[in-house]
Amino acid sequence: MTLQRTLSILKPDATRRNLTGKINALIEGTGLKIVGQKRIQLSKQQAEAFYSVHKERPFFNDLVEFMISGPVVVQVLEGENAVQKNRDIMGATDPKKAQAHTIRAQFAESIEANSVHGSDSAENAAIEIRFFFSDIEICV
Ligand code: RTP
Ligand code: MG
Repeated sequence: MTLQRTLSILKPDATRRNLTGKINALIEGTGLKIVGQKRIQLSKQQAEAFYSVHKERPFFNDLVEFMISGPVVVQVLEGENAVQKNRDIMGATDPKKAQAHTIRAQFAESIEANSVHGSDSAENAAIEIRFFFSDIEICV
């Protein structure tokens, strides 16, 4: 068994529509445990830094503006194969392509306002968790 952690973000479209509880229920339904969680307003500088891997992509500026358009909930999820398990419950980036049981199929508004972020590898998870959380904010 590989116990892993991953970073999850409930995006501004989700906080705006009061969906954090419904989304957390789906995450917890996978068996993953929310071991760190806080609701924050990202600054433009933070959003640009967090998404710097996408800075050459055509959607970068829109993505940054969207991510600072309201509060987000950042979370550390822990469990067996946490990275993949969270990606599975999130569903495809484009909600029109996401499987029916997934968070994005049920809640996303568009390919951009797609309700959740999840780290895409264990290496990136470690970097992204460190970006938002100190050790004392994570409690198993
Ligand atoms: P995420 O990073 O948020 O978990 O999503 P992802 O891996 O499924 O998608 P990624 O390719 O990493 O893109 C990051 C986020 O950028 C927005 N996006 N907009 N307008 C567009 O064509 C477009 N493509 C991506 C989405 O918010 C996506 O989650
Ligand atoms: Mg991604």
